[in-house]
Amino acid sequence: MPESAVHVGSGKVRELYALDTDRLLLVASDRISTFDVVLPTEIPDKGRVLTGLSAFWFSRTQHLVPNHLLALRDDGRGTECRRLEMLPIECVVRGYLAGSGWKDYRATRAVCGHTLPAGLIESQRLPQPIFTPATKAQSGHDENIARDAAAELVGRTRFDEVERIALELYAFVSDHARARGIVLADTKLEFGVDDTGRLVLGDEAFTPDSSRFWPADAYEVGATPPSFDKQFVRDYCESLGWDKTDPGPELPEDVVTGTRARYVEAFERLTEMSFDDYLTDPSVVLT
Ligand code: PZK
Repeated sequence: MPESAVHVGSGKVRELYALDTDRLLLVASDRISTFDVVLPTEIPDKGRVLTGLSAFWFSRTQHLVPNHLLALRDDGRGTECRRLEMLPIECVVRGYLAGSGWKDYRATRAVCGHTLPAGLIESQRLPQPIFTPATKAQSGHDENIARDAAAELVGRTRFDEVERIALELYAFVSDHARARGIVLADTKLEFGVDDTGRLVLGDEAFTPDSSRFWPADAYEVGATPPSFDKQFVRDYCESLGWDKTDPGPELPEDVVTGTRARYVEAFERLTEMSFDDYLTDPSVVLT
C-alpha cells in the first residue's frame, strides 16, 4: 500500500482502510470461513477472485445503479472505493428457498412479510424473487426483518428505491449466471448514499462470499445443493466430526487445490475471461 492507509475495520475475511476523506480501500484476503469459523488455512488467490468478480459486476451493472468502485489495485485484491453513508440494512434478494429463508418459511410460511404459497420445499425456485432485508448484526448473525421495520430504518422512499434496484440487479445477474451454468440462489447487497444523496451500490457484489452459487447441473429441488465454492471444505470438515467451534481444522492440500479451482472456475464461467489475464492486469474485468 504505497499511500498511508489507515486501518478502519476488519471483517471475517476482509480489511478496510481509509485512503483520504473521500476514499476507502477494501482488501480481500485469502482467508475462508465455513460454518461461521475462519479456518487457519488460506485458499491462494481467493481474495483476487472475489475482488475481480465484484469489479466485473460493478462494471456490468452501471446502467442499473451507480457503484462505489473507483479503481482496482494492481495486486488484484484491493478495491479503491468512494466513501458512502451506508444504509443500516442488508439488502437480500432470494430467488430460491434456502438458508434462513427456508427456515423462516418452514416456521411461518412467510419470509420478511412475504407470504408464500403453501407446500414449497427446500431449495425450490420462488414464483418470483423477493426482497428480504436484514439487520446488520455487529457480531453474530444478521436477522431477517419485516419490510415495515426496514422502511422505518431507511425511510419509505429509500426503501422502495433499494427494493426495486436490488430486484433489478438480481434479475440481471441471475440471468447472466444461469446462462453460464450457475444458479444464483440468493444474494446480499449493501447500498450507501453519496454526498449528493444518490443511492450507490457498495461493498462486494455477487461474489460467492455474498451470494449462494449452486452448480446448475447438481441443482435439485428438495435437497441442499452443494455450494459452488465451499463444498470440498464443508465435506472435509464434516468428515472430521469437528464441532464447528473455533478453532477450525487445517485443510489438506487436495482440499485447498480443489477449492481454489472452484473459485477460479466461478470467475472464468461468469466473466468469460481468463483468471491468468486478470492476474496480469486486473483492469481487464472493467473493459
Ligand atoms: C463500509 N463496510 C463493511 C467492514 C470490510 C468491509 N464505500 C463505503 N463507504 C463507507 N463504508 C463502507 C463502504 C464500503 N464498502 C463497508 N463497512 C463500511 C466492511 C469491515 C471490513 F472490508
